[in-house]
Amino acid sequence: MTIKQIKIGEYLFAKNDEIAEENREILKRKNILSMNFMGAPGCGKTSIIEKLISEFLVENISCGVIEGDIAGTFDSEKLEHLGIPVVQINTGGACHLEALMVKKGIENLPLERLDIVIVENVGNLVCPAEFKLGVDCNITVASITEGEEKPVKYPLMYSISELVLLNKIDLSEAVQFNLQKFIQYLKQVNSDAELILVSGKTGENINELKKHLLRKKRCQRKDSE
Ligand SMILES: Nc1nc2c(ncn2[C@@H]2O[C@H](COP(=O)(O)OP(=O)(O)O)[C@@H](O)[C@H]2O)c(=O)[nH]1
Ligand SMILES: [Mg+2]
Repeated sequence: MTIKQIKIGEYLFAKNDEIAEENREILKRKNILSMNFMGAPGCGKTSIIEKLISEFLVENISCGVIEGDIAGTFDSEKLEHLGIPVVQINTGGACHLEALMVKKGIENLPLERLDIVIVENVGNLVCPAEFKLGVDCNITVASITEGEEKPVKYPLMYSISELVLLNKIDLSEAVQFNLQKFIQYLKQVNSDAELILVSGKTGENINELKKHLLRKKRCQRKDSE
Protein backbone atom coordinates (compact mmCIF):
# COMPACT_ATOMS: atom_id res chain seq x y z
CA MET A 1 0.00 0.00 0.00
CA THR A 2 1.33 3.45 -0.81
CA ILE A 3 0.54 6.24 1.52
CA LYS A 4 -0.27 9.65 0.15
CA GLN A 5 0.39 12.34 2.70
CA ILE A 6 -1.17 15.75 2.21
CA LYS A 7 0.02 18.49 4.53
CA ILE A 8 -3.12 20.57 4.81
CA GLY A 9 -1.46 23.35 6.82
CA GLU A 10 1.23 23.97 4.20
CA TYR A 11 -1.32 23.75 1.38
CA LEU A 12 -3.64 26.25 3.06
CA PHE A 13 -0.85 28.74 3.68
CA ALA A 14 0.38 28.41 0.08
CA LYS A 15 -3.15 28.95 -1.24
CA ASN A 16 -3.59 31.93 1.08
CA ASP A 17 -0.29 33.45 -0.13
CA GLU A 18 -1.44 33.10 -3.74
CA ILE A 19 -4.66 35.00 -3.06
CA ALA A 20 -2.75 37.59 -1.03
CA GLU A 21 -0.59 38.25 -4.10
CA GLU A 22 -3.76 38.71 -6.17
CA ASN A 23 -5.01 41.26 -3.63
CA ARG A 24 -1.67 43.06 -3.79
CA GLU A 25 -1.88 43.24 -7.58
CA ILE A 26 -5.48 44.53 -7.60
CA LEU A 27 -4.65 47.26 -5.07
CA LYS A 28 -1.40 48.18 -6.79
CA ARG A 29 -3.12 48.55 -10.16
CA LYS A 30 -5.52 51.03 -8.58
CA ASN A 31 -2.67 52.87 -6.85
CA ILE A 32 -4.25 52.25 -3.45
CA LEU A 33 -2.24 52.20 -0.22
CA SER A 34 -3.48 49.42 2.04
CA MET A 35 -2.85 48.54 5.66
CA ASN A 36 -3.74 45.85 8.16
CA PHE A 37 -4.40 46.87 11.77
CA MET A 38 -3.78 44.02 14.20
CA GLY A 39 -3.81 43.78 17.98
CA ALA A 40 -5.62 42.42 21.01
CA PRO A 41 -9.36 42.95 21.45
CA GLY A 42 -9.89 46.38 22.97
CA CYS A 43 -6.39 47.74 22.26
CA GLY A 44 -7.96 50.60 20.32
CA LYS A 45 -7.82 49.61 16.65
CA THR A 46 -11.25 51.01 15.73
CA SER A 47 -10.73 54.20 17.74
CA ILE A 48 -7.43 54.88 15.99
CA ILE A 49 -8.87 54.06 12.56
CA GLU A 50 -11.77 56.45 13.20
CA LYS A 51 -9.41 59.30 14.15
CA LEU A 52 -7.05 58.51 11.27
CA ILE A 53 -9.83 58.57 8.68
CA SER A 54 -11.05 61.92 10.01
CA GLU A 55 -7.54 63.28 9.42
CA PHE A 56 -7.43 61.84 5.91
CA LEU A 57 -10.86 63.26 5.06
CA VAL A 58 -9.69 66.78 5.95
CA GLU A 59 -7.09 66.40 3.19
CA ASN A 60 -9.62 64.97 0.71
CA ILE A 61 -8.00 61.55 0.84
CA SER A 62 -10.66 58.91 0.38
CA CYS A 63 -10.66 55.75 2.47
CA GLY A 64 -12.50 52.46 2.44
CA VAL A 65 -12.52 50.03 5.35
CA ILE A 66 -12.75 46.26 5.64
CA GLU A 67 -13.85 45.35 9.16
CA GLY A 68 -13.00 41.84 10.33
CA ASP A 69 -14.93 40.46 13.27
CA ILE A 70 -16.02 37.06 14.40
CA ALA A 71 -19.60 38.33 14.59
CA GLY A 72 -21.62 41.52 14.55
CA THR A 73 -21.30 44.96 12.95
CA PHE A 74 -20.30 47.04 15.99
CA ASP A 75 -17.12 48.51 14.53
CA SER A 76 -18.63 49.17 11.10
CA GLU A 77 -21.45 51.07 12.79
CA LYS A 78 -18.89 53.16 14.72
CA LEU A 79 -17.40 54.30 11.42
CA GLU A 80 -20.71 54.89 9.67
CA HIS A 81 -20.89 58.59 10.59
CA LEU A 82 -17.73 59.25 8.57
CA GLY A 83 -19.68 58.56 5.39
CA ILE A 84 -17.06 56.22 3.95
CA PRO A 85 -17.59 52.79 2.39
CA VAL A 86 -17.22 50.00 4.96
CA VAL A 87 -17.44 46.26 4.32
CA GLN A 88 -18.02 44.05 7.33
CA ILE A 89 -16.53 40.56 7.12
CA ASN A 90 -17.80 38.13 9.75
CA THR A 91 -15.49 35.16 10.04
CA GLY A 92 -18.11 33.05 11.80
CA GLY A 93 -15.66 31.81 14.42
CA ALA A 94 -12.21 32.15 12.83
CA CYS A 95 -9.93 34.35 14.94
CA HIS A 96 -8.23 36.03 11.97
CA LEU A 97 -8.82 37.32 8.47
CA GLU A 98 -7.55 35.35 5.49
CA ALA A 99 -6.62 36.67 2.05
CA LEU A 100 -9.82 35.34 0.47
CA MET A 101 -11.96 37.24 2.98
CA VAL A 102 -10.06 40.44 2.20
CA LYS A 103 -10.49 39.74 -1.51
CA LYS A 104 -14.26 39.61 -0.98
CA GLY A 105 -13.98 42.89 0.91
CA ILE A 106 -11.98 44.52 -1.88
CA GLU A 107 -14.53 43.35 -4.45
CA ASN A 108 -17.22 45.15 -2.50
CA LEU A 109 -15.42 48.48 -2.20
CA PRO A 110 -15.56 51.25 -4.84
CA LEU A 111 -11.82 51.01 -5.57
CA GLU A 112 -11.99 53.48 -8.46
CA ARG A 113 -12.55 56.35 -6.07
CA LEU A 114 -10.35 55.24 -3.15
CA ASP A 115 -6.82 56.28 -2.19
CA ILE A 116 -6.53 54.10 0.90
CA VAL A 117 -7.94 50.77 2.08
CA ILE A 118 -7.78 50.06 5.80
CA VAL A 119 -8.28 46.53 7.10
CA GLU A 120 -9.11 45.99 10.76
CA ASN A 121 -8.24 42.42 11.59
CA VAL A 122 -10.00 40.31 14.21
CA GLY A 123 -8.82 41.19 17.71
CA ASN A 124 -6.18 38.57 18.47
CA LEU A 125 -2.41 38.68 19.03
CA VAL A 126 -1.60 35.33 17.43
CA CYS A 127 -3.45 34.08 14.33
CA PRO A 128 -3.82 37.28 12.27
CA ALA A 129 -0.02 37.42 11.96
CA GLU A 130 0.07 34.00 10.28
CA PHE A 131 -2.07 34.90 7.27
CA LYS A 132 -0.78 37.28 4.62
CA LEU A 133 -3.48 39.54 3.24
CA GLY A 134 -1.61 41.27 0.41
CA VAL A 135 -1.58 44.74 1.98
CA ASP A 136 1.28 47.28 1.90
CA CYS A 137 1.69 47.82 5.60
CA ASN A 138 1.18 45.72 8.72
CA ILE A 139 0.46 47.75 11.84
CA THR A 140 0.37 46.33 15.35
CA VAL A 141 -1.57 48.28 17.95
CA ALA A 142 -0.44 47.76 21.54
CA SER A 143 -1.93 49.61 24.48
CA ILE A 144 -0.28 50.54 27.74
CA THR A 145 -2.96 48.66 29.68
CA GLU A 146 -1.71 45.36 28.21
CA GLY A 147 1.75 45.44 29.81
CA GLU A 148 5.18 46.10 28.33
CA GLU A 149 6.22 42.50 27.71
CA LYS A 150 3.79 41.73 24.88
CA PRO A 151 6.33 42.06 22.01
CA VAL A 152 8.33 39.14 23.37
CA LYS A 153 5.24 37.11 24.28
CA TYR A 154 3.68 37.51 20.83
CA PRO A 155 6.79 38.01 18.68
CA LEU A 156 5.40 37.05 15.28
CA MET A 157 2.89 39.88 15.08
CA TYR A 158 5.48 42.44 16.17
CA SER A 159 8.12 41.00 13.87
CA ILE A 160 5.98 41.36 10.71
CA SER A 161 4.86 44.92 11.50
CA GLU A 162 6.67 47.92 10.06
CA LEU A 163 4.75 50.16 12.41
CA VAL A 164 3.83 49.71 16.06
CA LEU A 165 1.35 52.05 17.71
CA LEU A 166 1.44 52.27 21.48
CA ASN A 167 -2.06 53.39 22.35
CA LYS A 168 -3.89 54.80 25.37
CA ILE A 169 -1.03 57.09 26.36
CA ASP A 170 -3.64 59.43 27.84
CA LEU A 171 -3.81 56.86 30.68
CA SER A 172 -0.07 57.04 31.43
CA GLU A 173 -0.54 58.50 34.88
CA ALA A 174 -3.00 55.82 35.95
CA VAL A 175 -1.15 52.82 34.50
CA GLN A 176 2.26 51.51 35.51
CA PHE A 177 3.87 51.05 32.12
CA ASN A 178 7.60 50.82 31.56
CA LEU A 179 8.13 52.45 28.16
CA GLN A 180 11.88 51.79 28.09
CA LYS A 181 11.28 48.08 28.68
CA PHE A 182 8.62 48.03 25.95
CA ILE A 183 11.07 49.62 23.50
CA GLN A 184 13.80 47.16 24.51
CA TYR A 185 11.44 44.17 24.02
CA LEU A 186 10.22 45.53 20.70
CA LYS A 187 13.82 45.93 19.49
CA GLN A 188 14.51 42.31 20.43
CA VAL A 189 11.86 41.05 18.02
CA ASN A 190 11.94 43.81 15.40
CA SER A 191 14.70 46.38 15.38
CA ASP A 192 13.30 48.08 12.24
CA ALA A 193 9.77 48.77 13.43
CA GLU A 194 8.79 52.40 13.82
CA LEU A 195 7.04 53.19 17.10
CA ILE A 196 4.46 55.94 17.51
CA LEU A 197 2.81 56.71 20.87
CA VAL A 198 -0.82 57.60 20.28
CA SER A 199 -4.19 58.06 21.89
CA GLY A 200 -7.26 56.83 20.08
CA LYS A 201 -9.28 58.79 22.60
CA THR A 202 -7.71 62.25 22.44
CA GLY A 203 -6.26 61.89 18.94
CA GLU A 204 -2.72 62.62 20.17
CA ASN A 205 -0.09 61.85 17.52
CA ILE A 206 -2.59 60.46 15.04
CA ASN A 207 -1.22 63.12 12.68
CA GLU A 208 2.21 61.42 13.00
CA LEU A 209 0.60 58.16 11.93
CA LYS A 210 -1.06 59.94 9.02
CA LYS A 211 2.27 61.51 7.98
CA HIS A 212 4.01 58.13 8.06
CA LEU A 213 1.32 56.61 5.83
CA LEU A 214 1.30 59.54 3.42
CA ARG A 215 5.08 59.26 3.04
CA LYS A 216 4.54 55.63 2.16
CA LYS A 217 1.81 56.58 -0.31
CA ARG A 218 4.12 59.07 -2.02
CA CYS A 219 6.84 56.40 -2.34
CA GLN A 220 4.28 54.02 -3.79
CA ARG A 221 3.32 56.61 -6.41
CA LYS A 222 6.98 57.15 -7.35
CA ASP A 223 7.53 53.40 -7.66
CA SER A 224 4.66 53.06 -10.12
CA GLU A 225 5.87 55.93 -12.32
N1 LIG B 1 -8.46 55.99 27.49
C1 LIG B 1 -8.40 55.49 26.26
N2 LIG B 1 -9.33 54.64 25.85
C2 LIG B 1 -9.24 54.17 24.59
C3 LIG B 1 -8.22 54.57 23.71
N3 LIG B 1 -8.39 53.92 22.53
C4 LIG B 1 -9.50 53.17 22.67
N4 LIG B 1 -10.01 53.31 23.90
C5 LIG B 1 -11.19 52.66 24.48
O1 LIG B 1 -10.91 51.27 24.53
C6 LIG B 1 -12.07 50.51 24.20
C7 LIG B 1 -11.79 49.62 23.00
O2 LIG B 1 -11.50 50.44 21.90
P1 LIG B 1 -11.70 49.95 20.40
O3 LIG B 1 -11.23 51.04 19.53
O4 LIG B 1 -13.07 49.43 20.19
O5 LIG B 1 -10.66 48.72 20.37
P2 LIG B 1 -10.51 47.52 19.32
O6 LIG B 1 -11.25 46.36 19.89
O7 LIG B 1 -9.05 47.26 19.27
O8 LIG B 1 -11.06 47.99 18.01
C8 LIG B 1 -13.18 51.53 23.94
O9 LIG B 1 -13.90 51.70 25.13
C9 LIG B 1 -12.41 52.79 23.57
O10 LIG B 1 -13.13 53.97 23.87
C10 LIG B 1 -7.23 55.48 24.18
O11 LIG B 1 -6.28 55.88 23.50
N5 LIG B 1 -7.38 55.91 25.47
MG1 LIG C 1 -12.44 47.12 16.72
